[in-house]
Amino acid sequence: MRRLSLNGRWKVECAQRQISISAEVPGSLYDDLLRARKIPDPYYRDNEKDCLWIGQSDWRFNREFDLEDGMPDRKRVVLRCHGLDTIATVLINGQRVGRTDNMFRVWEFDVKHLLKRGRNRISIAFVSAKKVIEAKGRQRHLPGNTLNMGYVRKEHCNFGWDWGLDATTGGIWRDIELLAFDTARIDSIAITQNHKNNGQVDLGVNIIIERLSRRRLTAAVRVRFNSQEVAVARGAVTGNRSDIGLTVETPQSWWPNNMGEQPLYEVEVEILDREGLVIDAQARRIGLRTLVLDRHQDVWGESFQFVVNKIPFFAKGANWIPADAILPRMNEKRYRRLLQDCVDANMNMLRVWGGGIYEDDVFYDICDELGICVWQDFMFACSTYPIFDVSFMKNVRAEAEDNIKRLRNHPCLALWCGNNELEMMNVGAGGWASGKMPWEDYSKLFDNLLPGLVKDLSPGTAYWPSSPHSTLGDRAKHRDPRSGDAHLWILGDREPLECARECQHRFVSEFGFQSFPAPKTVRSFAEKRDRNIASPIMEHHQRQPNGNLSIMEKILKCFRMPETFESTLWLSQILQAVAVKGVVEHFRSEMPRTMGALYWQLNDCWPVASWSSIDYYGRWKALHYMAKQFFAPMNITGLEDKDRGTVDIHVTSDRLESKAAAISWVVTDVAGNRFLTGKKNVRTPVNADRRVATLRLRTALDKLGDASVIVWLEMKVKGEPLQRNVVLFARPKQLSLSKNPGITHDVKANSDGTLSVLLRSQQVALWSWVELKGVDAKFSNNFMHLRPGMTESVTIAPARRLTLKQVKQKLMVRSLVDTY
Ligand code: BMA
Repeated sequence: MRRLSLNGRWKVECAQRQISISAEVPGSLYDDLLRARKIPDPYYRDNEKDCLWIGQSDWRFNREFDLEDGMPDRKRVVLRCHGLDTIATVLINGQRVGRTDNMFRVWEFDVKHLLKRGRNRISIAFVSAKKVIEAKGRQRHLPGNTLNMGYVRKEHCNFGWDWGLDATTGGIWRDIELLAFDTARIDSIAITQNHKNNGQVDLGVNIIIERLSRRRLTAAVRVRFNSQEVAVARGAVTGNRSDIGLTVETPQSWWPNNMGEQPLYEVEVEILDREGLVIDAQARRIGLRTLVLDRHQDVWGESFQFVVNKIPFFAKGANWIPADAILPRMNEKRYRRLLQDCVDANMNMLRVWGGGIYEDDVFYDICDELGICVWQDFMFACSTYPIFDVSFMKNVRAEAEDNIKRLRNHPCLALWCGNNELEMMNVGAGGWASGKMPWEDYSKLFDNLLPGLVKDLSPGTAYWPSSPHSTLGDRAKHRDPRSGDAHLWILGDREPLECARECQHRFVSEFGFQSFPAPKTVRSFAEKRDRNIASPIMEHHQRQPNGNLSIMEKILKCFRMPETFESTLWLSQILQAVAVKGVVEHFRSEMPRTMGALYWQLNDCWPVASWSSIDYYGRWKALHYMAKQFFAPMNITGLEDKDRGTVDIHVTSDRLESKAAAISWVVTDVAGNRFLTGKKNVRTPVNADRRVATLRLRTALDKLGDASVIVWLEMKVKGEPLQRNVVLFARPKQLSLSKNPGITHDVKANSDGTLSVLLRSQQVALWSWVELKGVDAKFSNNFMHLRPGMTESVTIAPARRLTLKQVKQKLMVRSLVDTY
């Protein structure tokens, strides 16, 4: 097998605009034009508007290349394009090779007959996907989406979304290469696992081979763990396949984050000819585990829980969107950082949402390494699709086959899901004329084609038609409490802090609330004159029509009017964190009835106000710090009941063994004076939630008033404080907190460049947060509650090395009262 990469320097031209510049492949037109100074930074202020012409123009990419000796003599030479965005004609030496119309597929073309020895020329001419969609829409409008984007297989959110800018990208966005071979090559590898009662794991390796000759071939499989060979086998190639069985005798199991390790096994596959010469070789990395979606009848209806190695676990995490609107800007480092942030926040699952992309291989590799399970949507979201078009269905089938084969061996893969929110929004009994897709048409794709392909190609992983979807009751009615997954979009409409407590669901796969990014992120796109929530630029960086109004309304419901622009930004983050925390704590306390909570959304694709917990520049919002707490393997929470005057203390634990824990409570007034204290030794529940105590606080409430009672909870294990939490009986705005809490800090430098800060406060200080002025940093915890006599320690890892003196100068600690 010979390979020639065609990545690197190309030329790109736009005849309509008389542009001819150099292009980086893989890459994006946006970046090429930026480098050539033809466009301004699209993420700055409202520059997006000055870039819209890019998506409305046609572009032609060209380059020359020299064929390596011997390549043209091979029997088959293919051009393999791993990602073309999107509608393109490919030419080699001026001759048409083929046409592409799906950015999610790998496109291969036979090109041997078009190649010359020595120098050759390749051109890829892209037409505007927007224009194609418009033309299709004129022929037949697809209801349910003004853009008709269902017609083109292109990342939906790059046409704009309620958190995404309109940056209609184009170009060669993934690798491109020539492959030349004679006898055969490996087409695909599928690895199945059978976990036997004796503890061994049988692997079935199915290798599909493309053969160009009848010569006898053998397949060899070697399994390595930590560079040691643990199993090896050979088998004949019959027709175009070889099925090889191996046994791993002492397997190390793969576990999601916080449940165990993530040992990975290397499976190397070789195809050999009669002389033992290696004709083609590929490797896959697997983890030994079973990971299934368990749906069984139970007292509440039908369970919806993931089970790993026979153990049900509560799925904790968020929804993942493309991490950059200009996709090729993503790289391993950025993926790793975001995914490590998930681990740091005690997550074990991400949902790759259907309006984005099937992510890069490296994303899934890192999820394998870190134990982040992936709920993988197929790329269909919030639209109707032309199921009636035979070529569309053929295209979608090929796309699904490509991606199932690419991703199926990853241990992180937990679920294939047909689409995002179609059943909830875009399908209806009245049919096309009613503005929706008819159920019969919908079924052809999501109840037949896709599950059929998953069953054939990825049989170990479950398929779920849509998110949300319910198996009981009327399918069109989502959010059935008895079964399936729910999207709980209520925080915006109702009381943000405790409304979820009325809801019972088996799994919540979306819920969330918006916030603004950190001041430093806002400064990256807004000039001084723009720094007002209602300015055109701040509104431009908010894509939910009522987004800012909703944030402001809820702020005023819960908190006091923030005094400055910056404090509005911070307060919006505190509000978001508290709202999402309430939902997660409620649903964790409902386990095993509820077995998962994935909030909307983890990340951003440009600097914007959104539901994310990490902003575009990777800065953690208050929510991400809070997630670390509310997703902790063992959590202590308090559910207050104002009418009864009680607080139910719950311990939720995902641990598989019970621990001895000491829980304690301190009831104070807003000045921090102790009214009541108590403690109790408990055994933590095993993979469950338990109410461990009920505090009766009628006397305290009557005496001090609802707005003056604060309940401080703590759980210690082996004498170490493990988790803390605070319960209020009133809105934070009703509390008369001291305006000068007197927070003090001691800073100590550690040998690894981090710093330890010990915080104390003379008065009650709620949501106290630490910052280093002008320097990005990661904090071990943040947005903490302090009271007299209590300490909180925070480890700071600054983005650049700072001396102790610099840190002391830059350290700022503020709390809720500083926002008004
Ligand atoms: C959900 C998602 C997205 C959307 C988000 C926020 O419905 O599936 O489509 O961005 O809500 O509105």
